[in-house]
Amino acid sequence: MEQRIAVLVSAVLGAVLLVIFAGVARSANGTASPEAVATSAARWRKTVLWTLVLLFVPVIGYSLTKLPYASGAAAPAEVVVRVTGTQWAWTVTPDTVPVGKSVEIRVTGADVNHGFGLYDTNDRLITQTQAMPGFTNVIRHTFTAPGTYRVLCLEYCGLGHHTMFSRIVVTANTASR
Ligand SMILES: [Cu+2]
Repeated sequence: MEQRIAVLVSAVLGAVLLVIFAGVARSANGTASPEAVATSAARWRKTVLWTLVLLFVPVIGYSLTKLPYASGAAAPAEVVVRVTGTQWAWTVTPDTVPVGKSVEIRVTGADVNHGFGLYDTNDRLITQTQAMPGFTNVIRHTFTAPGTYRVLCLEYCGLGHHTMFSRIVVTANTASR
């Protein structure tokens, strides 16, 4: 939906720009006194300024409400998974989580920077963050389908980088819901 709006807005603004260019091109052969040009330009500048202010202040204000961050104090996650990237393996504890529960994945690095990438059962990247020594980056995710989710390293971290595979198994949870 947002992409469609962005395309539409870009197309409209592009068309407006084309009309302005055409107008400028048409009047390029005309002559006028420098005073008349200066007066006209000053009027235009004012119009453009206020149009931009009136257009963009509400748009920017609205877009701030759409930031993809959780608002306020979020409820604690039901499951916490600790992930450590090491040359060249992942430690994932626990590596099995139930479907439908909010999972907090705490990601850190033991030696150098790694890139924690989590892939769904169709090998599509669903979330990722940096695994950095001395820092813990937190991802919140709720798995909606059971299966084996692969963990890959997304940042070159040395000779064995390409061997850094792990997984999180999401189990169908029928017992406690
Ligand atoms: Cu790596």
